[in-house]
Amino acid sequence: MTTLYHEAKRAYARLGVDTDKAIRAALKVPVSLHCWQGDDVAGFEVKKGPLGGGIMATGNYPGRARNGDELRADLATAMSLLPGKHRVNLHAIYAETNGKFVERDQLKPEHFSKWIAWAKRRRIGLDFNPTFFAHPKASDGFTLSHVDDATRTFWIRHGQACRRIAAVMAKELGSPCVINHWIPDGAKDLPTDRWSPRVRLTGALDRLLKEKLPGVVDCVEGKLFGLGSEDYVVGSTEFYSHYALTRGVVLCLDMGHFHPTETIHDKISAFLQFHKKLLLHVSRPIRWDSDHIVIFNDDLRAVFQEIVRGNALDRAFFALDYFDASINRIAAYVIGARAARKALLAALLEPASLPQLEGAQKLAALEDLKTMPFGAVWEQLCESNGAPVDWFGTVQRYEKEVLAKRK
Ligand code: RNT
Ligand code: ZN
Repeated sequence: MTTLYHEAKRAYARLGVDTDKAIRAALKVPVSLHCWQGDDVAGFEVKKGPLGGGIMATGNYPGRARNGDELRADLATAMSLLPGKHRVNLHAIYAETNGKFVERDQLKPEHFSKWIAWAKRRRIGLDFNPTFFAHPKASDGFTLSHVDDATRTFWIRHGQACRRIAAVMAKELGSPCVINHWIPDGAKDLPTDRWSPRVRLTGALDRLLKEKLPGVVDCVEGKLFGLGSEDYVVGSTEFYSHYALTRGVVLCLDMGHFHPTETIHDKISAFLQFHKKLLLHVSRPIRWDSDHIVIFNDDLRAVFQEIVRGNALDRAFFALDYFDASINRIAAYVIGARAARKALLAALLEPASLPQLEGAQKLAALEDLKTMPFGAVWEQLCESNGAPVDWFGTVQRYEKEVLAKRK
């Protein structure tokens, strides 16, 4: 224990906060690492479609992972620099099919056996996502709400196949698998029928989710707009909120999926009056849903504050969701994942008396909290968990020895 931490511990104790307890609590909460930051959401499919789907990774920093072994090595390197508990979040396009083309509705658990074996060795859980984009059958911008029966049914079969894979992941790893259903469906400009796609989406989801699968936690993610779906997104937050409530599935809130100046922290206590749980996609929008690397900023802090103040840590799943291809991708993982855990720790270091304060006293307390010796507690959290405080050198070495050789 450093002298700095010792002093910090005493300073927080004066506010009635036990820093050791906060550290233990912060380390326990699982944060799901999204595999898609490691390769700019490219995936390993034999026939690759353009990303599409209203999302876009920008940048061409060298060294992106080109296959499962590279991506797993990159994730392992990132995790070696992260304190606390993690899971890994996969997308269907990260299936490993031995060079053979396998259509998305034909995916099987065996195509994820390497990921499952790896997760087992590392004793981590896996989460999952069907991939309803980057595919010829999604090129006109519609999937589960498509007007064409055959196309819609294809995507329903894809979702069903993914849920069965998620069930195997959960069973093999002894940990529930959070499967998130996000579709890009929407229109660029003034659709004259906003109704029919929503009717079709409701029906499609009901079919997709029908099979009872133990260990599978289904989530649905809404959105306000995407690139090319600026005017209308079928699966809006309103749509999915009601869908989730009536069907007993989990609503996913992505921090970048609202109006550009709208933040999500105020929504948490509102949704959790009625929903049992929420999946939070931890992301950072800049001017639009730009999926920037998460940093320890006010938006992020407010999200974790709300969850901790509401005593709702067991009612939220945390999953990172960003993809920046313009800087070292391992650093991108480490910066974002550490920022999330930092925000969690900061929230856990708030005095329990805070919600009772009012007026000037409340404002004064909030101001004073900002300059508390938080850094020393964060360093203690890292050290106590065997994660380095200074990690950038490792990333630079890995870049030189591994990433730079990927041509
Ligand atoms: C897209 C959604 C979705 C994706 C991932 C890749 O706007 O945020 O969660 O980012 O499925
Ligand atoms: Zn998301």
